[in-house]
Amino acid sequence: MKLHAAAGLCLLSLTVMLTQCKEDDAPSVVPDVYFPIDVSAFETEENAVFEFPVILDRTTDREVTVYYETRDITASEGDDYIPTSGSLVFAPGTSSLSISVEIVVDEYKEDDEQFKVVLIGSEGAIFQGGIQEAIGTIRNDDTAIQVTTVGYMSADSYPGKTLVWSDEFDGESIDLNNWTYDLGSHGWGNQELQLYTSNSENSYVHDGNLMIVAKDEGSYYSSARMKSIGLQEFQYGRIDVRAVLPKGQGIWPAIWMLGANFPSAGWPACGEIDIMELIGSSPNYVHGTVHFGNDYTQHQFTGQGTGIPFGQTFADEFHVFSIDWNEEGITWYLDDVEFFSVDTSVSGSMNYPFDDPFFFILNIAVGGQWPGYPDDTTEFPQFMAVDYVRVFQ
Ligand SMILES: [Ca+2]
Ligand SMILES: [Ca+2]
Repeated sequence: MKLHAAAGLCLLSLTVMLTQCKEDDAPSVVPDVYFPIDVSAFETEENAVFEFPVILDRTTDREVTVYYETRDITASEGDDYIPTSGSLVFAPGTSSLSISVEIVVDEYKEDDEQFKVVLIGSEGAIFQGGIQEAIGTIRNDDTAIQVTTVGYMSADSYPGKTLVWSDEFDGESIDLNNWTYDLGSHGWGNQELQLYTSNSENSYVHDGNLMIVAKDEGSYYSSARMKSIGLQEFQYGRIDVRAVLPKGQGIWPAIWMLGANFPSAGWPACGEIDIMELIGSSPNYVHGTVHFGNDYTQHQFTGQGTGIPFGQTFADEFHVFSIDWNEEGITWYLDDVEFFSVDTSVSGSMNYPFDDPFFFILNIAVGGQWPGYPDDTTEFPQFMAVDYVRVFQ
């Protein structure tokens, strides 16, 4: 019994204490500890501390100590709240204190997440009904998407070449000197489902990235298609685009270029260079392609794909999608590894359109003849985060 009495923190010792009290013929001075109140609040600065009340059902002329600790449920200690443990000491005559848990407030959209505060022992009081715990629910009130920062990084410079243009997306907003929008839902006969918008939920700059976000709007999908036509056009160059890609059945992100004479010459006569396309149902595989042909009825294309190991996806971290384009042809790279090239003979008897200025297009299509259509497995929103677009000549 001496061992038990020395243990102090454990329930067994509380029982001992209660027994001793009864022997003293004064059971009414041993209070019950009540911990009945869960806390559910939005993750805001005002709610940066969750207060969990701890109540004794009666006051006593002795000191009462209650021991507690926090534990993860779906929330993660450190990331979502600051883990804490310790003791509350009720002075004689006091019956109400609270446990404070600091919440990690950030600007990123998260699921509602839960942790719990557990009363793990006490001195001078008992837990009626066993161990007591209260649930803290951190409710999301953010919209910003958190993007990884890890992944492949390409060189800042290349021997014999100069950086002639880049957009690093480091500003507060999309640079309209570089980008404009394709709007609407035509999908160029590909039977795509998205409506392209210029609104700030479908495209914005955040944390150094251009974000293009495809959303499920219930009866349709919204997305964005950015283009540099009339603003930034280039003939030849080493072009590097660092991006995290979306994934999922029916999702079709692309980083591509069209001939600047597209409005007059039409497609595919203007030429199309697909630096990167991905079909979301194969999220570890990207395609590089050229399209050409003297008119729509003579459309031809040739391309090649490359992948990362099965089980990884291009949504997991950044990769760099590149072409090296010069008078002799075009070579495609994934993370500086060549996987496809064409030369000026690629178009055969057709006009070779790849020796004129081209502009950039960055978009996420939803649905279409090639990727198929979203199904129950497709999660929304989906995003493409572009860290930079760089042109070296
Ligand atoms: Ca948040
Ligand atoms: Ca950047």
